[in-house]
Amino acid sequence: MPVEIVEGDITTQQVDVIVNAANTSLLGGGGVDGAIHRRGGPEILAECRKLRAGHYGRGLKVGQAVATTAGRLPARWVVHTVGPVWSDTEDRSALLADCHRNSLRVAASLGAVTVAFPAISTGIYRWPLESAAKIALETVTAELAADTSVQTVRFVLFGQQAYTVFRTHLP
Ligand code: AR6
Repeated sequence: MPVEIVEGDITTQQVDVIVNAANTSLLGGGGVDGAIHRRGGPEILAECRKLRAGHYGRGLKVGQAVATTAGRLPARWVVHTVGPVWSDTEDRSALLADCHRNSLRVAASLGAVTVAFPAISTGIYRWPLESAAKIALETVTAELAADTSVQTVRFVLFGQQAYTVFRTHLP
């Protein structure tokens, strides 16, 4: 299966790319971002700081993606992306799709074959799981059908509820 759904901790995944649900600052935070920096060690933050000192002086925009080393994680790279904060009044779905598409394109530019995603925006950014699962799965499935080096995308869900919702929406 090119799209896999597992329950677990993304920081333990042996894949080419681990996608991080970061924020615009690229300088770390809570949730999965905090876990990735903790387990990956200071090399990741050091590269993020270099990005901020260079091309990403204003940070990473919502929907965009950029790669760094994975430090001590069992992966080759971390691709950082910034999900949209959920809004009751504005439809930001296209930005959540952009996160997934652009992360896969950055992964492909590195020649990655296996990529692990968390459920971007569904924690601190409050995006409802059902909607996030649909957008994530549709976008990734479409991208995998295009010309890309990536052969397997693994969604790594924290907790049984998120796992079940993603499983239910797998096409
Ligand atoms: N492995 C897999 N999934 C995880 C892990 C883990 N180790 N830890 C948490 N999750 P969140 P967001 C799940 O809040 O909503 C940060 O402060 C979690 O249960 O990490 O995109 C950033 O710096 C949830 O389902 O990301 C930003 O400021 C999902 O990962 C902000 O949070 C995403 O939750 C981004 O918020």
